[in-house]
Amino acid sequence: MTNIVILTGAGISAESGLGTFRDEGGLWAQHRIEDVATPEGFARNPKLVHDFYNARRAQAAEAVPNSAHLALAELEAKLDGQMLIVTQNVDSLHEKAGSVSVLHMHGRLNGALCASCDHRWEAPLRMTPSDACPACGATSTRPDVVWFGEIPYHMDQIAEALSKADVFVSIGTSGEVYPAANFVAEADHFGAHTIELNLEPSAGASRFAECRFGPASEIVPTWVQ
Ligand code: BJW
Repeated sequence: MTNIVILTGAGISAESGLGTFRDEGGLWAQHRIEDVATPEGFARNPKLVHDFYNARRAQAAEAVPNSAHLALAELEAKLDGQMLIVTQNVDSLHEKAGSVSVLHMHGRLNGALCASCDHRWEAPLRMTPSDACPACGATSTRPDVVWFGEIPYHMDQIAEALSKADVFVSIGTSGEVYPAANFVAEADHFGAHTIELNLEPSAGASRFAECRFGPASEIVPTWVQ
């Protein structure tokens, strides 16, 4: 049986209308990372950060999966438990497409987290700095996403999956953010065949055994066939 680990990034959701981060006109061209994607930024101005994520949550709620998400869900259904998607994306488009085995290493837009007691719950569409934690009552509610300087989720499970992977595929990610940018090296170390599917060569393209370039909605369904 072949074990496949698939890493996805913002590029897979671009054709569903959700902006990427580092492409021209992307989210980081419109917002300062220090302000909206660090714990320090949240401590300085929680309203600004909630406004940023409320807008993205509303946009993601309207978004529908594209043919790349759908092709991966079909592949998972055929492979009977031999495939894992590790996504850096905070949208739910893999799940909307029907994928079941999905780890959100950078959290989810639909998650709320209490910074005081670590309680987690489903986020309302609009969060505010005065939202109280349903468990402890503290008003330090934040989006359950992973900011710079924080440890991504599910790292043990991901390391285990990479060590057993026969094939590692990276889709729609710039390869600029760690630890995800290192997964290709980890998978390669354990003997996996490594493939990049991206609009253009990522920062780590030379580390892959095979690369195919083009829009995810075209190259992912073609690769899956
Ligand atoms: C298409 C397409 C189409 C477009 N079809 N493709 C110095 C050196 C090394 C590391 C560090 C360093 N200083 C600090 C660090 C660590 C830091 C880091 O990596 N910094 C770098 C910027 C240098 N990392 C961290 O802090 C992480 N934590 C950490 O390392 O903890 C230590 C630790 C780890 C493990 C174990 C123990 C300890 C945390 C990183 C958190 C990142 N958070 C964000 C925000 C999440 C919430 C939110 O969504 O707002 O995650 S930042 C942002 O970047 C988001 C994304 O998931 C992530 C990656 O972006 P992605 O998905 O690659 O998007 P883009 O825009 O960059 O690329 C899109 C790609 O798609 C492009 O290639 C396009 O060509 C392509 N594309 N259209 C196909 N149609």
